[in-house]
Amino acid sequence: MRIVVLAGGIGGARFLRGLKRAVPDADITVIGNTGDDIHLFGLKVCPDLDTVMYTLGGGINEEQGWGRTDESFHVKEELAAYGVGPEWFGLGDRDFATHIVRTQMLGAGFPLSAVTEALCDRWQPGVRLIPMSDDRVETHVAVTLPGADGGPGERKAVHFQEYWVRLRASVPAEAVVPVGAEHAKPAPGVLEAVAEADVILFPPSNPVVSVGTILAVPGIREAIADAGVPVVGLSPIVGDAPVRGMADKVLAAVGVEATAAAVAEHYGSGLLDGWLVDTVDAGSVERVEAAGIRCRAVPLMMTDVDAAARMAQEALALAEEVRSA
Ligand code: FO1
Repeated sequence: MRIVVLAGGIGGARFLRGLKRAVPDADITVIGNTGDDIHLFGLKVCPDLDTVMYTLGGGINEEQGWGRTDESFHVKEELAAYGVGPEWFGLGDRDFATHIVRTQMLGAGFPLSAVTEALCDRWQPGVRLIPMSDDRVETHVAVTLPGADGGPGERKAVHFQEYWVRLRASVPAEAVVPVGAEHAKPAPGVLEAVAEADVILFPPSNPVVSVGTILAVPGIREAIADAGVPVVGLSPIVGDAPVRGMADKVLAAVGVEATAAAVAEHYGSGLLDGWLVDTVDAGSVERVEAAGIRCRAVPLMMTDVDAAARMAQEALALAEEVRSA
């Protein structure tokens, strides 16, 4: 079975680990979000691609869900000693090697998709990981920061990572803009994978800055909508709150309430054929079905790989129900 998964960071990576366990013989292609990418210290850092690669390759810092296990931060400390910032983004020594290799290959003229393939050669994630685009797309967030000495606030656009990590999403996101998306092209293999897929899954990744950013690359949303195969998503919102991260902050920026049903409606029946909500949100099944999206309430907390595998099985079962409907 050929499965295509649109993945962001931590939630997407953990779901993929379950999917691999649920259907070990499936051919899985992951279209990875690159809107979180950031250039630091002359290096290109791809958080969502690395989180998928490290999680499935066995190198992830499990409790954090990002960065490497057995990490040290000597380079970060030395940079700080030189007064070279930013200090709010925790790049570890092992992680630096990934960004050095990536930046070196990009500098040699390899596109990000080829670089990602080369990095995955070491990690063997057991899926094909393709960035959504080889073109640069970086999500920025419009915020109003408190003015100096309580003066009027200052409105500015900050890089997503600064909003997410330095500001901890402590101020409302007034707008979320995937800068460059409108000129970006799907990376080689993306549209082909969608066209050849037997099923397409939206894991419990952030619907705005992860899945939403992938869908913002011209051609990808249309390819999925026209693929003619079941498209099934899993809600990242459980009981009106995001399971992880601060998805509710960016959902507000696009006028979507932080509920499992609202996220399904946001994707729309033009895209989604099926939607899984957690059992605590069983009351919203009717509303989702009224939106023309088949809906089931199942446990959606990825407490361990087996739990994620059960979720993946439920998603694939719903896809088969949709296919035979
Ligand atoms: N998240 C944090 O909350 N704090 C960090 O210092 C941090 C550093 C970091 C370094 C590399 C990387 O790949 C991810 C990192 N993240 C950090 C997570 C990152 O902000 C998120 O994984 C995604 O961008 C959102 O899905």
